Amino acid sequence: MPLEKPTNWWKPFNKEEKLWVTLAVIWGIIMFIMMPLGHLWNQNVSEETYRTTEKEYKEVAERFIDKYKILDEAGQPVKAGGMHVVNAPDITTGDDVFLIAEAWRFRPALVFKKGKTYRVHMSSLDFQHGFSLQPQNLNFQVLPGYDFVITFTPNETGTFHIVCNEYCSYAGPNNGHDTMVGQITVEE
Ligand SMILES: [Cu+2]
Repeated sequence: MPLEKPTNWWKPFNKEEKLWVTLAVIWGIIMFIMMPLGHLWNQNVSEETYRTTEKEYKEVAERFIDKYKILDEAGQPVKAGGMHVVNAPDITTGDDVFLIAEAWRFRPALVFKKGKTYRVHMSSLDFQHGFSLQPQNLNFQVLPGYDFVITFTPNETGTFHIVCNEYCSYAGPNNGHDTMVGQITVEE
């Protein structure tokens, strides 16, 4: 059987292909317009980004945890999932909140008050991690060397979980990516 001469898919450019390409282009334009509009409708969290180092971020965040960690009556630090539980300071205190992502945990466990506004920093001390707040499905990339700051005001109470949605590191059987879960509590 003689081989067929190779042809290009756009030659001839038939009706179905034209329709498909047109729809894809229109959808692309809609998505592009939605990006800035999302900010107007509060669908996007505005974030600031700064350069940092793993060492510098760790120091600042550890100092924050030490200052705001919750102690029980015996003076022992309260823990959740092995992490310190911290009363997050809202912006009126002049202090910011710091969250550490590292292999393979988010710390500390943060306690917010509904209706108050917070500046939350996040950075990684090792690999690229993903911050995914569930079930709200609020997602951010967390990279070492970058300090991401989001300003947010929780509007519902409850216990929420942060899961890492970025497959982090390739440490073989020791990889704890699938159990990398953090905790956020919002109180009345
Ligand atoms: Cu991770």
